[in-house]
Amino acid sequence: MIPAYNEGENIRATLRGITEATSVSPLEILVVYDFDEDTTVPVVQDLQGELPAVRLHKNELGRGVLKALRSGLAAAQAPHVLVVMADLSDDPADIDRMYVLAGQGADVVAGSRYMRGGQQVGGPLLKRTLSRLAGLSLHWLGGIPTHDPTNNFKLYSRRLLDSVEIESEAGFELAIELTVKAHLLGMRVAEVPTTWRDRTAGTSRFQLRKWLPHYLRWYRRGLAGRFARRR
Ligand SMILES: Nc1nc2c(ncn2[C@@H]2O[C@H](COP(=O)(O)OP(=O)(O)O)[C@@H](O)[C@H]2O)c(=O)[nH]1
Ligand SMILES: [Mg+2]
Repeated sequence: MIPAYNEGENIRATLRGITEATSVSPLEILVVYDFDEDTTVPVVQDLQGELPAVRLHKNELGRGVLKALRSGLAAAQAPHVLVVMADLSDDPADIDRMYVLAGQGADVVAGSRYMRGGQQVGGPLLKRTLSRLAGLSLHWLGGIPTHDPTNNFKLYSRRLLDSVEIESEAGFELAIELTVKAHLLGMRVAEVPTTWRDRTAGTSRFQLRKWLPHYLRWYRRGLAGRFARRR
């Protein structure tokens, strides 16, 4: 599932990259957009003859990436849903390895920038630093089994999606919410190393100041969870 906002310049390479790299079958690729004038839409329509796995899904829940993610998760029918960015940030070469772990029973498989072998290239320094600190401290202090709970390049099981009520309100906090909740429910969280690269075309819509308090809510719950689980 690919949330997209005016990714006309990136979506062709993203979709070709995914379909060439993965051997997951059967495969459905949902591109989730918010409004009809979005530049992503005509490019996807143009590619659908060549790539029959690709389906356009209009998010009717309202604008913004969180609503797009929620709408796409509800529309996806597969037993596992992988979220991939439309701006070529995520490496499709890692997808098959993620599905192997899902097939072995993991309910969350994180593309992990902060484990050995993972990498993050580019992006704002403050955002990078906070995300790394949050990930490593939740791993080492909170016992979350991935080093990278905030990356949105993650695979979720339908079992997890059906067991939790999504409470996220903004931005990309969904990844940390689902990772923390899966762990607190005793579900399996796994990770594979990945390299994240900042986009070269288009502009980021990440709002660090606005979204930070939302992230902190899940961060606190993840840290506290360790002690709650022990009791
Ligand atoms: N549908 C939808 N997708 C969005 C929205 N904002 C961002 N995205 C998509 O989410 C992904 C990551 O967004 P981006 O702004 O690059 O965030 P960053 O990588 O954290 O800087 C890209 O695929 C965007 O097209 C939105 O408001 N609606
Ligand atoms: Mg980006």
